[in-house]
Amino acid sequence: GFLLNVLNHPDFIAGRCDTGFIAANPELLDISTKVDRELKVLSYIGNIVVNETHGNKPEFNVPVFPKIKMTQINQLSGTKQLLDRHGPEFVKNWILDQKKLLVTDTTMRDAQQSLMATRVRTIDMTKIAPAVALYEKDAFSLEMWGGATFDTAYRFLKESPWKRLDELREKIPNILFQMLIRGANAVGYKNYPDNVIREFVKQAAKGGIDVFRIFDSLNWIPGMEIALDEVLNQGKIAEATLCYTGDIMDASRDKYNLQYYVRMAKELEKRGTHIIGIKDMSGLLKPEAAYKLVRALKEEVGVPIHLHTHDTSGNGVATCLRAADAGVDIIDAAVNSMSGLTSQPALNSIVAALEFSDRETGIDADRLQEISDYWQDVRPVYQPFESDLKTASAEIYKYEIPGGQYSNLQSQVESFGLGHKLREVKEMYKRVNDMLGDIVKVTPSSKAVGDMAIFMVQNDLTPENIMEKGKSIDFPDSIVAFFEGMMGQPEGGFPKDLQKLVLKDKEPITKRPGELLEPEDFEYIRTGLQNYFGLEGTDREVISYAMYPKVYEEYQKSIKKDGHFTLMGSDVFFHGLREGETCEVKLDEGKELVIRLTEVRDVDKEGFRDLDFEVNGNRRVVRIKDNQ
Ligand code: 3PY
Ligand code: ZN
Repeated sequence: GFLLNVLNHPDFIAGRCDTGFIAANPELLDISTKVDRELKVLSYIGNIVVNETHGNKPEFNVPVFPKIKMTQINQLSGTKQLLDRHGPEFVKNWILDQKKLLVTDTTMRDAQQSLMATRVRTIDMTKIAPAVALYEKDAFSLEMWGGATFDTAYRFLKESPWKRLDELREKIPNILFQMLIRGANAVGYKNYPDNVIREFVKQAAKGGIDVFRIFDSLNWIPGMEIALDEVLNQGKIAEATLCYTGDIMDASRDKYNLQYYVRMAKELEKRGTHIIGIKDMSGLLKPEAAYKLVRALKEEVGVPIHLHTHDTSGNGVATCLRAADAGVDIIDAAVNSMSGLTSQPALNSIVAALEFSDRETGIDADRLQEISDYWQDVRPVYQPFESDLKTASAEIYKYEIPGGQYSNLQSQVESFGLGHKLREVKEMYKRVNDMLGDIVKVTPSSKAVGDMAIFMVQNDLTPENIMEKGKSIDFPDSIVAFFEGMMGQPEGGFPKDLQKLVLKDKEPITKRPGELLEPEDFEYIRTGLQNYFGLEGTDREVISYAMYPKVYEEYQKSIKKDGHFTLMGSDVFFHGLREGETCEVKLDEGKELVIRLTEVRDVDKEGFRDLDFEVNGNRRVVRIKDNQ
């Protein structure tokens, strides 16, 4: 049904809020306590069986994970202890002193974001977490938060991203936790007011994030300024980042040349970053270019260099190894079963390649294999979210499409009924980039380019005819926002003619959007959450609502209505049950249901099906509407 944002409800805005409000507006918040948890679980499973899988559930292996005692884990002392005891400057110097190649394992964030549309649930992470703590004790950090994980947790998984942070920290007390933050867009897709950025960084730091990789989607440093400043305030590790685009080996493309990146790195160093990140979101950094770039940065700046790339071209491992030759301090990789294609290069392979060399990582390859084996068994459950990409692609060097967007493009193009025009859309992506003056493309600027490319193909627009044909056309919101300056300022400025065409009479801004946005009123949100959702109104709840009001509200409603299924196995959560199959579903620690789906009955005259279940030995029948 239609979701009304309670804080925008006219009565709330007018201040007419008392406890009678909920009673008078039950549709806003249906706290139905009559239906018991058991029935909610059966209805949830039943609905998947009847309306999604139709009972076709593949056979899955039960993922095996090493059993490790927490007493063993709690004795470990790693990079986390270095930061907590000695602070970020100390860690910075410690990194520079290491001879070995340090690694960041991205399996739980970028790898699953790039391969499985960010659908991996916390329960699948926490099972392997103790093994990660022990077997990856020599890793620099784990990237396990930020990017798209924040909103997808609420939106699709109906779980709290904050709880993931808490649970992983409990099981992995020894390794630095790292997140990706999109500068002034935080973990969202638009610019937020400065006080939202500061509050979000503060809560993330409090919640256990130690390293903040901060980028701006146009490499516009003012867009990174507030987040960077707040990370420094919080005493955490700032990793301000250069987004890599173009090809520094190609002398004919001189907009983003070596000097450009060195200049940007020096500026970020001056602003106090502890580490410089190289963010190669599209996998464009060729091995020799990596060597050249890292060498130049190591010579020109004094802070450690951390390389992040994607394996879209299949050259990712080569890029990491050449960067290692050039003295890169840290590289990102994902365990092999979660690596490759649009994900990160293969961690196990890199670890093995460097054994007995002077950049040996110190990670035990056999132990690391056990972690990769675990994810290999988990991965098939998420198959519905994977793309059809099967092989590496060299065309990515031409199209410059970021990993997640590249694997998602097929289905996005199909949703516009343009499935047969995928190649044309990719070609147009490149032409749009040229039209915009060659910009950095990463969330959200990459979305603006993608939306515009699809829009142009859909409307038979070309760079040649757009100035004429585009006069009377309304362009996609994202491209309007780009030209308005709401994503920041691109290197070299906007192409003026096109800007005028897209904006019509609107005036673009040249300042930081955050300077112009009204500060968010956190106390107003807190009161609203208390009054209308019966929530405590914690700082985490408030900042989550501030960034994603609709998504957060829908999440709260879903929890109130259906309860949470965070302890349900992912095979059941996504695929329900087969006829005759039995599963165990944990409701809370200690409360377990043994559920068997006995039979799915034929659809009746009203379009419902009865499903026969057996729950802890008792028969229960649930009636589910068949939406077909
Ligand atoms: C994100 O912004 O989520 C990314 O991973 C961009 O590369
Ligand atoms: Zn990435």
